[in-house]
Amino acid sequence: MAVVQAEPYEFGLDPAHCALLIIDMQRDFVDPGGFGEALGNDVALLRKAIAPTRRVLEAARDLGMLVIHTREGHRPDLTDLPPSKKLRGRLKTGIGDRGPMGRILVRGEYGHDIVDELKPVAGEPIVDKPGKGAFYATDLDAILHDRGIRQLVVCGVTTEVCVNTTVREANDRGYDCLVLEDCVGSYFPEFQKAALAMIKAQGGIFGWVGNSQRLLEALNKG
Ligand code: TIU
Repeated sequence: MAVVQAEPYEFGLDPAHCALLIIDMQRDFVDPGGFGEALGNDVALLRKAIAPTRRVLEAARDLGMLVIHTREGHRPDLTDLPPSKKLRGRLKTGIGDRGPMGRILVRGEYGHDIVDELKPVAGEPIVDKPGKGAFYATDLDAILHDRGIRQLVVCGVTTEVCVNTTVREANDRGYDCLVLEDCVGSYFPEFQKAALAMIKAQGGIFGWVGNSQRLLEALNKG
């Protein structure tokens, strides 16, 4: 058991029963020229999470921990895209439309895939999800259950959207989540702060908040 300094109190991490979950580090959200930037967002705020997440990913691989990657996106025929999601935002170029990196958030397109720095390797499941939460309409819970996973170290984007939704879903299913504050990112600094505060409030109502350095130290990889 590795003891990770975190808030609201230390997180006892058992690598045999803990998975690293990297949420939606996709070009469409993170890369310059992608969907996120086309919507007027500063992707630098998200890109800050890449380097520390890579260090955590390398440590998890070294330790033989289960690593799971998620991607938000839809079937090419868009049959799993709710009309409400398609219409939301009244965007000129939205989900399913042709964007600078291929059709936006469509599986198989360049922009939908994970950034090169965090590219999955063989044996690391990729969970394609149509929603914000990684448990909704996916086999993530089955994968975790079958591997005996009870804890999640969570990285990815965006903190208040897909990360928070997934942590809440995981919490209700009985998983303990440690969210690494330097490995998650938001286009909105105020949401980054609030989203992390919500997780660890009230004695860790949704989970724990730590950082990559403390995790790596606890795993003797610091
Ligand atoms: N992955 C994820 O967070 N999807 C989003 O749509 N995030 C936004 O912040 N828009």
